[in-house]
Amino acid sequence: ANSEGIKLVDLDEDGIDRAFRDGVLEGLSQPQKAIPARWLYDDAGSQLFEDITAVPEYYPTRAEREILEERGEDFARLIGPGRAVVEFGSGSSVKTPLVLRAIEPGAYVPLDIAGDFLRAAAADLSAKFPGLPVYPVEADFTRKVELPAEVAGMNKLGFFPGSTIGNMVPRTAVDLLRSMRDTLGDGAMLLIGMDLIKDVATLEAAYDDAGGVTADFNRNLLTRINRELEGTIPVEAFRHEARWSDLYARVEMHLVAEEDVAFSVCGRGFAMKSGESIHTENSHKFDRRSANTLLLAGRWTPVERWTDAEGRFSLILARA
Ligand code: AVI
Repeated sequence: ANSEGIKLVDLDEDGIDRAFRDGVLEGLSQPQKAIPARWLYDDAGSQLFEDITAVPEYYPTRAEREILEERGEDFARLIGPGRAVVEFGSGSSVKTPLVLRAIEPGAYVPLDIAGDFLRAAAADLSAKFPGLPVYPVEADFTRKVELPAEVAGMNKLGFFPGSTIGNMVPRTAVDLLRSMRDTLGDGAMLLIGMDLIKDVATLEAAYDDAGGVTADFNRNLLTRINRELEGTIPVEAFRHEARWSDLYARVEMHLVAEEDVAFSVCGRGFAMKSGESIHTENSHKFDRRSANTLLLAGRWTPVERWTDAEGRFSLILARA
């Protein structure tokens, strides 16, 4: 349960995660089969994502780190000292120290739905910043989160790196930005990463690396369904595909059936024709205007924007 007493994982009598089961069964029943991207991140998937951040084609992590490393003086000037830094989905983030070092924060509050990651990240940070109070909170930050009383008197800086906002459709992204605004309160600022629209070849390669790590990450979802939801999906019959959608300005990940397949999940039967796909992730890309519009719709006013030297990725500072 999180700090508000809400159960984060709801298991049925067979130990099956109900939300996972319902999301998969509902998604596989749609004309365009689609499974929410959050289910890509079991332990194996989280590790594979870490591996993706190191493949040569996946530029966002390196580009964002470059900005964080080079813009410390700007952060110090525009953000100032004494804020409680609230990191959304802290995971095993290695980017946080770059911000903390730059701005002399009053406290660090990592928020994550996964308790073990959270505790590891908190312990890591405490070791690196001995004088800094760290208050980890296990919470679903898609809703307003009650922050620890110890930071009540401090202005907040929300930190949401990695262009994770791009994994949401705009409607959900706006809801999340508004929840963050509610969580962080008046006087808050937000430092958020947003990946940029660029040539299709670079974008598609970033999501379909030659070494096949992203393909493994995507197909791991099927392995997870087979393991956790009594699935019989023939994983080898599916090919990973990264597709740029110009209409939605996003890279989509799909799992494409290479032959006609039939399988069951939790006892429910499904059939797919050769060439039919399961849509597993969206990664929206932005330009300056679309990024600003999204932030404004989410009740944040853009203050400053930085990109890496090659202009691939943006980091935006906004105020409440
Ligand atoms: C976590 N998220 C920001 C990644 C992205 O770029 O959309 C997830 C990812 N999917 C495939 N590669 C990376």
